[in-house]
Amino acid sequence: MRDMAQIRNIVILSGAGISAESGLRTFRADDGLWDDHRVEDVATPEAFRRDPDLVQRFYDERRANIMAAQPNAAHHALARLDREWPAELLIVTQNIDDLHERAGAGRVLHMHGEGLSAWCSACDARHHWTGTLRDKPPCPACGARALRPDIVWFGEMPYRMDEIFAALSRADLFVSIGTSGAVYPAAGFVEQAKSCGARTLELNLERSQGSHWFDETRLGPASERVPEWVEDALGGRPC
Ligand code: BV8
Repeated sequence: MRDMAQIRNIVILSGAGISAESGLRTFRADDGLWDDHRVEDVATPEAFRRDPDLVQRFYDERRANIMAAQPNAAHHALARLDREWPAELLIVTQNIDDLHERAGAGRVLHMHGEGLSAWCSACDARHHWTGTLRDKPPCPACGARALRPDIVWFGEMPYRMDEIFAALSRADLFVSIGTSGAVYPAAGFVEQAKSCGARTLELNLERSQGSHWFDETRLGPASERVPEWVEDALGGRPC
């Protein structure tokens, strides 16, 4: 167990599990999103070409759910860590919700895009978006009716990968929270961090597909495990 004195740079990877207790459905659980929607029908560029109305309806509903949700104790604990951690910290989230930011965290990177953002495929502008896209509203910048959800779909390259790999190469501690480790390249980050000498910790409801890569796994709901861990980290206790 490396004591905190040796830990300077931290990279945190969060997944749908951290927002589950805020009422946002995860993907692979029994009542997960992928239960009523086939990934290839709603979260691929091919699906959008084939049936844009179905895809827009799927994300319009998710956008409304995001706005109705509130950050939980896990988001608030990470926001506190972000405020008080003196060295490098990066929260890389696979989530398209804005609950990390609404809890007050600043050092957040959305590698799979943002639900409250619309991307114009005519002029490449991005717009903060709280309404619907299904009704094909004009792009506020160029007027074209070519807005799509600003989301990284399967088969598309995740955002800001170079920044993520740079932070992983400098990390002393890699913490994975609420993710099943089923989707790449995110699921490969623990291996990357470990190969750069980082200590690795998993906080999850159940063991993930990548659990064997972690030095330690703490099981339980994020709203309990994350505040405990942040208390440890800021209290200088081994973590
Ligand atoms: C790409 C946005 C290439 C959309 C998402 C290598 C091997 C195999 C396959 C691949 C590979 N490399 C690439 C692939 C293909 C693919 C992939 O990984 N497929 C999988 C399914 C096998 N990857 C891609 O397509 C990626 N792109 O590779 O591009 C490329 C290269 C060059 C140039 C161009 C392109 C893009 C992947 C991103 C897709 N978009 N999201 C949307 O949100 O609608 S992925 C989406 O699913 C999420 O963002 C997230 O990443 C993933 C869901 O996973 P989790 O967040 O972990 O959620 P899940 O429900 O699975 O698990 C929840 C966990 O929480 C559980 O463990 C549960 O126990 C826990 N939990 C539940 N409640 C709680 C809790 N924990 C704590 N507390 C609780 N209360």
